[in-house]
Amino acid sequence: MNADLLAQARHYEKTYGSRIAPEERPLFHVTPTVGWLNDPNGLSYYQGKYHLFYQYNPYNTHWASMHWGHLVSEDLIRWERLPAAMAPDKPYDNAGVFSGSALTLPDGRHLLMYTGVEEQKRDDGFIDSRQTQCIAFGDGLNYQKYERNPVITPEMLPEGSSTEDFRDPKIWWDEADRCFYAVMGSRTADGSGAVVLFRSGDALRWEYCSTLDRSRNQYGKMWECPDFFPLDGTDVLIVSPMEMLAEGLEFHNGNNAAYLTGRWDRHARTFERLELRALDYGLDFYAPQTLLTPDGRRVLIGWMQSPETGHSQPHDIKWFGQMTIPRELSVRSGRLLQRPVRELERYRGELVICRNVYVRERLCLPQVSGRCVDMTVRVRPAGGALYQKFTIKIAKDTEFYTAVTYDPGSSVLRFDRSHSGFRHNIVASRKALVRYQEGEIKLRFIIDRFSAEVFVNDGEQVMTSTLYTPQNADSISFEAEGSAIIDVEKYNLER
Ligand code: DQQ
Repeated sequence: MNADLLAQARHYEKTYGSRIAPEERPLFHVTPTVGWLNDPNGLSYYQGKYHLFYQYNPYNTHWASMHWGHLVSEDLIRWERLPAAMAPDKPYDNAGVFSGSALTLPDGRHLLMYTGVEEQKRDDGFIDSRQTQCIAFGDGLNYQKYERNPVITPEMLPEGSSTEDFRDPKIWWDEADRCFYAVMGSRTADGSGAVVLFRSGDALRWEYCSTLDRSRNQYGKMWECPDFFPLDGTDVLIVSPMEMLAEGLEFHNGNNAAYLTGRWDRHARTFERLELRALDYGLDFYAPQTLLTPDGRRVLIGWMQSPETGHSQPHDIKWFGQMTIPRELSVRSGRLLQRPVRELERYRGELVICRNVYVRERLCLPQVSGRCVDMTVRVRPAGGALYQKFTIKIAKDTEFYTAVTYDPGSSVLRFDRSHSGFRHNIVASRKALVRYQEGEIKLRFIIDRFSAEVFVNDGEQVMTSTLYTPQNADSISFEAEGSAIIDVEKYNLER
């Protein structure tokens, strides 16, 4: 194998990454050093810093030849770039170092656990592909792949499981059972996805435990990027099912992210599912991964891109793919709530507050504009009469805008980027059914140059989407059909 692949990638990203000006990137949302980024990987806290790795092709802005890119941060908001951590340079990962996770070993080393994809061309020209789970050890900067890789092979799975679709290990240490566990996505004999659980005493020798849950062809095909953790008295399983059928207003993105609440029985090693729901209602969200912070918060970062529209890129872009803002998770009444991590508040600059503003038709508010903002808008009916619709337009000028519209009659919130400047025929709008509140709704917008994340009613739902609107389109307007009263609190975000 080509032992120079990592050195080449490091050289390339150093040369070309430095040619991208800071203004060409989001202020806080993670982008690749250069080239293409997809899933968050190896989100962990190691030697006093948060580490985030990512699926990475430095050489162009399309998915190919997966490496692991690498960043570190002290606060989950401001990230420092490190050299690429892994390249597809071994026989067992020659077709890609796919997604995985990380933790600190008792001896102080940083362990990465990932999927190696091996491809071999047969004499008849057919390519055999196989996925196994592998590990690497490192010091937070340089990583060595374990000489006995792979550590888990598809032969260890129940009969009939796919050998090609078996990936994305998420590892953790379980204090109660005094062992490592890892969950992976698998495809069972019925052709649809499952989450399998493995255990190990030393993170090197693994045994299959159980299948925690499965699609049974109801919730999409392959299940990718699982994560599993207890939170607020509930056990939560996260999966990214491919090729889902939409249900009501949920799961319209084809490849979606879902959370399953339920009960983990650690003796039987089973998971009993109670509910399965969408994690995000926007156009661009997939393959999230979580981390338990040293102060006990469960924080999630997702890939802020629909895998299905990743080919619709603006011209001349030098990077493609962004991560969401890290989000703190909690569970209330069986539902997962997501809020931007509190560390973001340290980067709030100038504040504009407008209270009890009467809106009829359209208005703009002085100084309420910008493409790097943290803005909360509360909308309520004016007097006794319920408004018909309320629309907030962002990233707006005379040509472009992106609209978020609430219809209190149907309780539907709609995100629409039809006029945001995409030059391709890609999907432009999504809807979410929000909790009925008699015309009252609270929306927090995190807008960061190339994206908008809308947190509804303190994180009960989120709509996440990328926007490649020219940056000078920075107005914000408020429009009512009928009349409404709003409160606006807008901070500029600053580095
Ligand atoms: N992306 C990775 C896989 C994962 C998929 C490959 C999800 O490991 O299943 O880049 O986006």
